[in-house]
Amino acid sequence: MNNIKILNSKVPNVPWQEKPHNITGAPIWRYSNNPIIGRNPVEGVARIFNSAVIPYQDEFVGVFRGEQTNGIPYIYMGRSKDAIHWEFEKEKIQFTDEDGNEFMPVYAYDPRLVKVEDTYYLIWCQDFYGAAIGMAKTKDFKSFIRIENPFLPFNRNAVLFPRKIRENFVLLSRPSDSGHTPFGDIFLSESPDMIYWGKHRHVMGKSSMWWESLKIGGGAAPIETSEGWLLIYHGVSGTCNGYVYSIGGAILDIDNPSIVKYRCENFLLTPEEWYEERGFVPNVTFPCATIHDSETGKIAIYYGAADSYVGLAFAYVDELICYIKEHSKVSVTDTEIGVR
Ligand code: BMA
Repeated sequence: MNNIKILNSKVPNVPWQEKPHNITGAPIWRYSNNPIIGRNPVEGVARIFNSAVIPYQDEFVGVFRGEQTNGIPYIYMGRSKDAIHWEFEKEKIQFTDEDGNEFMPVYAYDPRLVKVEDTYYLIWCQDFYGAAIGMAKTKDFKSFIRIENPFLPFNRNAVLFPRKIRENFVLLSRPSDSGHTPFGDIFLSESPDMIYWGKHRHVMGKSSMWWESLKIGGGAAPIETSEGWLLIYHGVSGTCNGYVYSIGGAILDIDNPSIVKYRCENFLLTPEEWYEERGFVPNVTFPCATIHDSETGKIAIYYGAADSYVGLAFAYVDELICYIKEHSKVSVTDTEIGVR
């Protein structure tokens, strides 16, 4: 064991399965009973994928992308005792504004769920005259208060840091166009109040590595570690037969996370299993959350598979960060234009 540690996150009941002996490549291994959420999980919902979970009280809660049988995605609440077996609410989450007026997006997908101080924030993609970031907050997972959209369209893949940095909330996002965008880099923005956003910075771009040469996007909320913020994100390759979504890893500076300290030139996980290669959209592994424990260094990664299922994979923080550092290649697209 070396001294690389997760900071500020004690979760003794993190879901876990020990590492098999035959791991090659990155030190990440899949749960042997994947997928953990199969098809038709709730009446009226054909598929759940690209979803986020978090410890809550002694159990776990999650916000799930449920693709309804009419094809339109919404966010559904789920609860679990072990973070592997989930029970879902039949009705999609109903949002209200601060005055109690109901708010229901036209569609809502790829939710993230992050606790900052005593509040849980939901962040997703919704229609705002095109794809844009939607946000809400809750303290009890019963009432969900909508927050103003942080950005103009078009934008996706917004991920909040789990604590304020220099007194501001910090959000990663991926500005783009509205469709199945063939481009996009990760940017960072700050806010004192979760309403007004600024101090925008470029974090990292697509790379010359073919697995992420088309576009990238924030994945799970960054994990605070002794080496910096561990960012587990997605990278996309454009092939003659469509996009392939893999999982990548980078480490951002702890005080100024627009600085990329290390970025792994290899993917950490790429579609290989039947539930990743075969489904509504083949060849997609799309991370949206982790559950991690500072005592043991265990990280459980939740990812959408083939736009059809939820998969679970595991890593130890020290092995993962050593691998990222050993295979790091930070390029000029990972710096701010004009700033050294
Ligand atoms: C992206 C998003 C994700 C989806 C991926 C693959 O543009 O829409 O929700 O998983 O495409 O279809």
